[in-house]
Amino acid sequence: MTYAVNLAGINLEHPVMNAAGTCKMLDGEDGVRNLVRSALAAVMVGSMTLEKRLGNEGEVYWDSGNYSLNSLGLPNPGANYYKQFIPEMAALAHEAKKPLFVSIAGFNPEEYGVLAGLASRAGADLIELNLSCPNVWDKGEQKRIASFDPPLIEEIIGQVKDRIKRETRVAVKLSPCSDPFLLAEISSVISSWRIINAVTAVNTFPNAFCLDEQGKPRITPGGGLAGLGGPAMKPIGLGHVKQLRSMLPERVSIIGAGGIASGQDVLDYLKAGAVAVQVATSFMNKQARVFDSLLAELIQITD
Ligand code: RRO
Repeated sequence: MTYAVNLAGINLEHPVMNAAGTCKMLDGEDGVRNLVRSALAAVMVGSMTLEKRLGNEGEVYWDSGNYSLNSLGLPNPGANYYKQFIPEMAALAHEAKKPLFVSIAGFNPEEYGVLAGLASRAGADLIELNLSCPNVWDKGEQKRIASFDPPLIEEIIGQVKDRIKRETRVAVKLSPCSDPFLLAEISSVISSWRIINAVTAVNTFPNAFCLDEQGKPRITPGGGLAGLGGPAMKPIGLGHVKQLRSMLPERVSIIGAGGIASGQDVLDYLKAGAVAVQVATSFMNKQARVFDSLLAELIQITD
């Protein structure tokens, strides 16, 4: 049995990769140099922003076992670092027969264009437009999540279109969306752009809130509001993959994300219509060995 898949025209040895947010650097324990030696099929780096960001301060991550909350706030070394190191990241990934994917996050459409151009020229095989970061706060005000704003999505894709090399693939990462009519509108915008080759569904659920035993918010930035991921997100992620598969044209691949912690979870996403999946929370808990166990379990239940 082969586990090879074709994601947006890119051949992967199997469907499992890390999600954005879990690998930001070339070096370090969760850096590209280490990750390419693990069992994942593609390496996702980022999200990167134009300027370097330290991220939010205080308690920014909590894992209950059933769900995780994060308010990392896009910590990353910034575009100059990536301009310098993406070529080496791509070379290392390619030596290991894995493509390099780069997630980008602009604060306006123009920034998405600049970042996409940079990542494309530096050698990313696929650029994921992160339209769905829930955790950017400025003087107590939350930044708009582009994923919920179809005209803004349109503008962002328009800026990216003319700046990337022809061979670079493009994915968009969406927020979970409880309104099926809005999801259909978003899908229709995405479908109208031939440069979009894949959709990642879904990012964390925005503005979840949790208190500890003393009644204090588990997460401190943003008044405690944070993106919810982990096992609780699996039915929501699956629901998005199922809906999007019927809303998007066949040429747009779907990457599933949300609560993947076992081989059965991977298989369920594939059955719902995804060609590949991304793993964040269980990677944060178990480090890179999670890719070995996900794959071993997938083989065991499908062989
Ligand atoms: O860095 C974050 O706080 C973050 C991002 Br950019 C994202 O896309 N999703 C998320 O849950 N956290």
